[in-house]
Amino acid sequence: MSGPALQFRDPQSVLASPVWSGLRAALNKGDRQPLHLQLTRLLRETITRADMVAEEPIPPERQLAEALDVSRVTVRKALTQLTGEGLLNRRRGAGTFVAPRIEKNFSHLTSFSEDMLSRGHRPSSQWLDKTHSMVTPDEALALGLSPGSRVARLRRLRFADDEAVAIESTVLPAYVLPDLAAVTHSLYDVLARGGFRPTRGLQRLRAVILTPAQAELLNVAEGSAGLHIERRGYLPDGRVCEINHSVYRGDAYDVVAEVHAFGE
Ligand code: 16G
Repeated sequence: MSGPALQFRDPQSVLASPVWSGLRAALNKGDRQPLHLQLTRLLRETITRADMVAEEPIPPERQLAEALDVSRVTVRKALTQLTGEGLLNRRRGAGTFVAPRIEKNFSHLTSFSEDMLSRGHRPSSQWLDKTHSMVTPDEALALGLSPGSRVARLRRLRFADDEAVAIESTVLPAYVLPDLAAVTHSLYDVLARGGFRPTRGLQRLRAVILTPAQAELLNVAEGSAGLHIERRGYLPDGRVCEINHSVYRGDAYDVVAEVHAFGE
């Protein structure tokens, strides 16, 4: 077994790592800010700066406290706080590890299920809404539908390995999804079967502060950051087949895109 306990046998082996020796030097006992808050802040900065990588082990509490010359309570408080923020994962019997972040490719028209499976996560959903109803004037304009047309409305809480990571709201013309019950797992699979999977998309990304209701669904602290991606999906003939608004947990997602020089 290769867990923190084996890798960090004693405080000296902890301090052999520049990350931990740097943290020890940065802690300031003369500061007015309590040590556990300093440690939480410094460790949070280290993880979000990517100085530590996904699945990197955190030394056991006792070794870490000795190495940093702080109490075990200080270490415990900091690790508990960062575990609550989703930056660390505790695995019983194995130790504490830097939580993996999910990479969302911004330049591919993939589905949530495909994104998760390609990164080794198990996708699942919880339905928040699934109805057919009348198009609103704004939606009619965006979808190119006549007033009075029917649309399908889907709202799902989406999970990666049982952890809530995104809230997705999708509006589609009813003709691309006549049977709501057909969507059991992947919406794009159902659209593909009917020949209505989008082949082109326009996306807009913006940073948001999660509303209290969104934070509760995503199981993060109120006021946490989120990423909002709006996708408009088009069929080959130019018709809009979906308008999707997805709100992702800011602490769990990295958005990546391949970019090319002009003319390439
Ligand atoms: C992605 C798409 C969304 C699509 C959904 C289908 C973005 C920003 N949005 O979340 O438009 O409806 O996947 O996922 O990527 P599914 O096939 O797993 O249900």
